Amino acid sequence: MIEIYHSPRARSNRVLWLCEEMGLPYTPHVIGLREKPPALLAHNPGGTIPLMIDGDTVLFESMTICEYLTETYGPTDLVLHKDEPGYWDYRQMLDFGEATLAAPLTAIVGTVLSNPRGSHDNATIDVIRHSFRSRLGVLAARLHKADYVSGGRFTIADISAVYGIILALKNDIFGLKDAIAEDLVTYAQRMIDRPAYQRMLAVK
Ligand SMILES: N[C@@H](CCC(=O)N[C@@H](CS)C(=O)NCC(=O)O)C(=O)O
Repeated sequence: MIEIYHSPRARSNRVLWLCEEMGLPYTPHVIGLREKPPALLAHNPGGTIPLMIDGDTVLFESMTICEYLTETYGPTDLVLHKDEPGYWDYRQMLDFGEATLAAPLTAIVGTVLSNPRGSHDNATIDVIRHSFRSRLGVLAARLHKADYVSGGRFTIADISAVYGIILALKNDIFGLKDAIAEDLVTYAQRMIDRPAYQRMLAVK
């Protein structure tokens, strides 16, 4: 059985959502964002969530886990195949959603959690907010013309890309709600409305 360390609203959402889309059985270990159980640290000294254990395979990068699950338990149309047009654009979007869009937001979460009642305005946070706004432009341009970020159908590139949009839409701490264009709000809501996404949200 696939085991997944999960915290509501964390990037483990991507992994649980994908399992739900694929109909894969899994055992969730639900923990708080700042909890570091010894079993988590034993496999991932960095202490980040998600962590996935599947037999001898232990992974802790959300998008690598998504690629592992689709390759191991596919075939599935939730990926673009190498011989399909737009394959490298799709691969780029897998990285973009995490490395370029969502990862910098982690610094804002850390700043707010470590100083909940203080001011969160500083030059670093300003740079992150500013770059998030321009990076959203990549998605806005695509989703103005298409329903999905890449390849013309729902894939794990959407699971990657929409995480940062939903984070910024649903949490005031980022101060970025106004940056999200109408096309992106509509897209995010379409992703949230997927039955598999709703099943993921119900995991407590
Ligand atoms: N690039 C990693 C980022 C993992 C990450 O930063 N996870 C956050 C939750 S979304 C976390 O565990 N934060 C708590 C901590 O760093 O202690 C991924 O995509 O899985």
